[in-house]
Amino acid sequence: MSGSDPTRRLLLGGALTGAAGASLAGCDKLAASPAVNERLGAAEGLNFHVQRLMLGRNALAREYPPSAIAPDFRANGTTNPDSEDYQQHVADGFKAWRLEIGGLVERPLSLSLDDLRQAPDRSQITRHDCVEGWSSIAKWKGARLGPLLDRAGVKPQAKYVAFFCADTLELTLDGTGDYYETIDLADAHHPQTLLAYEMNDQPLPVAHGAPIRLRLERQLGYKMAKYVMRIELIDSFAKLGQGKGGYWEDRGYQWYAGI
Ligand SMILES: Nc1nc2c(c(=O)[nH]1)N[C@H]1C(S)=C(S)[C@@H](COP(=O)(O)O)O[C@H]1N2
Ligand SMILES: [Mo]
Repeated sequence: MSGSDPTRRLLLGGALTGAAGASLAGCDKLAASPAVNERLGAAEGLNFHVQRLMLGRNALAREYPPSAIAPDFRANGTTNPDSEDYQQHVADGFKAWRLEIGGLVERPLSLSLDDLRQAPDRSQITRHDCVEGWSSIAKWKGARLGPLLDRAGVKPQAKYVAFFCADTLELTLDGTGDYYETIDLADAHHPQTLLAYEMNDQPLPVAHGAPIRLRLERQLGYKMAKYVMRIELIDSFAKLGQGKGGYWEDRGYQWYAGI
């Protein structure tokens, strides 16, 4: 993974690469260790500031020629949410599906897939890096998140965008496990940040997050929520899940997963 911060990479490689595939008991133990949390916290701050200083938050992630597209892009994590609601949407081709954009906005939106297809879009061929140690290149097309947020009118007190997904990846002791993610407004307005509805010129397959998934090309794969059903503008993520800003963040991964 070129361009990554070696300190963070070392930590992730040593402390966390196995954790994604490990049992939840293992993840809980990892998250419970103060030493690991402290080291992650320090590395996260370093990574965030190094990237911001050296590259700027608006620098584009590298884009590739069509010849680089992988024929066998892996599907990871949830590959087919089993909720009745979601399966109903699959059965009717997402015709009744709506994306809600609410929370701290002036004009809450309820958008059909067609609405999203008519919104300002972008296509990009980028490399997806999973924390588990694999990478794959694909072409993504989607609605740019920035202009959609402008349409909704983000209120001044909003700081983060939260994405709520259709899947429950794994139940934990406290009964939560719904996949969710949060990003800040700088990332939300980055030109490559998309609500992607196409992968390799085809409608986004269920395995990769149909009908839409987040593309956030400057960060690791777990930030890129699949099966996004609802978006909310919020001023804090302390009350979501376990309060760390995402499904995997709640299990020990860093909130800012820059690459
Ligand atoms: N809703 C949801 N989003 C998710 C996941 C998931 O399990 N559920 N897995 C994450 C991880 S760890 C990765 S690497 C990518 C995998 O995307 P892919 O299936 O297109 O490879 O999605 C991310 N977003
Ligand atoms: Mo991942």
